[in-house]
Amino acid sequence: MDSKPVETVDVVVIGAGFSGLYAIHRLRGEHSVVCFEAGDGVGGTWYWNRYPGARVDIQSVEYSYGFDEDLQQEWSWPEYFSAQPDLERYANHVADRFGLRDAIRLSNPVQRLRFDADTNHWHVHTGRGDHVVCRYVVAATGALSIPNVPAWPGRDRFPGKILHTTEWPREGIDFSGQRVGFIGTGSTGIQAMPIIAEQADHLTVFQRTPAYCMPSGNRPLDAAYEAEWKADYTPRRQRILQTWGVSTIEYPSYSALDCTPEQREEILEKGWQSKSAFQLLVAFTDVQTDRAANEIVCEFVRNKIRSIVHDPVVAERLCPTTYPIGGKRLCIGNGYYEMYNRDNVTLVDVRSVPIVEFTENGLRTAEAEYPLDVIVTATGFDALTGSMMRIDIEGLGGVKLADKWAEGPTTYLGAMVAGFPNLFMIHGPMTPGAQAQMITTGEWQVNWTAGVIADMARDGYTRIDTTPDAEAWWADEVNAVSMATVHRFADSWYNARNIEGKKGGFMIYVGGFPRYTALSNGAVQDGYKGFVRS
Ligand code: N01
Repeated sequence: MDSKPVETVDVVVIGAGFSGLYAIHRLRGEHSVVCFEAGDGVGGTWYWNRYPGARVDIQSVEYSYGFDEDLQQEWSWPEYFSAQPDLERYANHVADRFGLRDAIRLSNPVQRLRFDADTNHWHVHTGRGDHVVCRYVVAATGALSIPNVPAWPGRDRFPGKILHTTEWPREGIDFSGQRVGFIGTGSTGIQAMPIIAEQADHLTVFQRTPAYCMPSGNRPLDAAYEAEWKADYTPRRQRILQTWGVSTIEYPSYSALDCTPEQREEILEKGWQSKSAFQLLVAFTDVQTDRAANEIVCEFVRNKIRSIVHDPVVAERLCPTTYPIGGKRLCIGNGYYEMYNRDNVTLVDVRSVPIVEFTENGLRTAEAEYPLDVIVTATGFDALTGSMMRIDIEGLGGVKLADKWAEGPTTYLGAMVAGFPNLFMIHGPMTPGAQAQMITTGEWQVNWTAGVIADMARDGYTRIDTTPDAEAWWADEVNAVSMATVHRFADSWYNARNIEGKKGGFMIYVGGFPRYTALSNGAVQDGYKGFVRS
């Protein structure tokens, strides 16, 4: 029984990350809006991920909002690739500047959603006992918000701290004099470890799969460069939407296979030095589509690793050989490979000798026990579906989303799920997500959603749903485009293969943001093809 009175609003937004904040702003001109946020502050990903070294891997001049000209003119980023505190500060600035805080209820996670088919309303129940009835729900719950921690036994026996990087204490951690065990060598681990290694007595890295890592080239933001962007923001923001999310890299027109070995080396070296993260992935037209072209770039990076890391055994262990570069999201680092030249860093292969358990002394693999004081897990996320699946969501006919998605997510355009009317997702499963740039494309998805909601009132409807046929069509599209790229050759959170036993297949739309927007706009213009409005 709810103790608080039931409230009624037009729209509930779930999550006060970057997309959620913009959704509040965009929708509340015409609608009453309440936003529920699990954290005690705004910023989503950039609120939770406060581990040392957390930093964006896309230039801040483009990884920022474009919806307000004054905002983008006034705001200054201190560095090319902003660190977490600056991103969190920016989220707070936006919340204040646009007066969003009165719509946001912090530390108040949504726990249950139930659709009332008689009235076409959602009933939203939260951790603090709020019960809000609304016409529409916009779930901006984040693609990477639910941490994945493998269920190794013995957690209770280990007397030290075991931390996941997404649950980092605000006051930070002093690793001085500590023996630190670090599990996970993805984008997060690569950022955190070099900083921890500088403090810790010893850092033991437990690596299951080595990562391809490119230097970020981070540096203080150049005033002239910032001025160039500010003078020209509108077309530049447009260009972001017309590329796969990064406009600051060069997209050449030649295949790797048409270049001589000397030309390739020169192009790749230029890309490596470019200070433009991700340049290597588009060094040639076919890096992301052709295994032979891709392998040329892989070998270039392996040779970089061999030239940076002094110990040849460690260098070979760090060389990825089992998947193509870009098959998983490329890691962007600052001194990651160099870190292995420190005397206080050890690399342990836990692919051939897996981790078995936590112990009273540290961590045990199938072959040895490693004495440790602190264990950090950067073991990734129950990505894309996790944040929706943990909410008890009940659609038409009492069907639960968790049951409907038991074998993997089904969506239409990544935006809606059949049988769950009036519920929109931003960066949901089967959207471009991290294959585009999350702030700009999140804004685009919010605008698209706002347009759909506005059309409902204009056309006199109160319910919009999609159909299993439309979901099947979208699944075919998502799978078809995934067959054209090298992503399918890597196990990652893109295809649910980062977590043992997770079902779902390919969950990221890799057909490019321009195609995604064309199909989404096309569906609307084509009389809401794939949707049912009533
Ligand atoms: O997570 P991940 P992440 N035993 O899933 C290992 C974004 N991001 O948090 O590769 C041992 O990539 C796992 O091993 P393997 C970005 O989109 C952006 O690092 O599965 N190891 C892997 O090494 C990124 O893609 C930024 O074999 C285990 C690691 O843990 C996404 O977030 C910064 C294991 C997880 O890597 C996720 O990155 C950070 C086990 N049982 C993140 N289970 C920037 O903007 C997992 N691992 C820069």
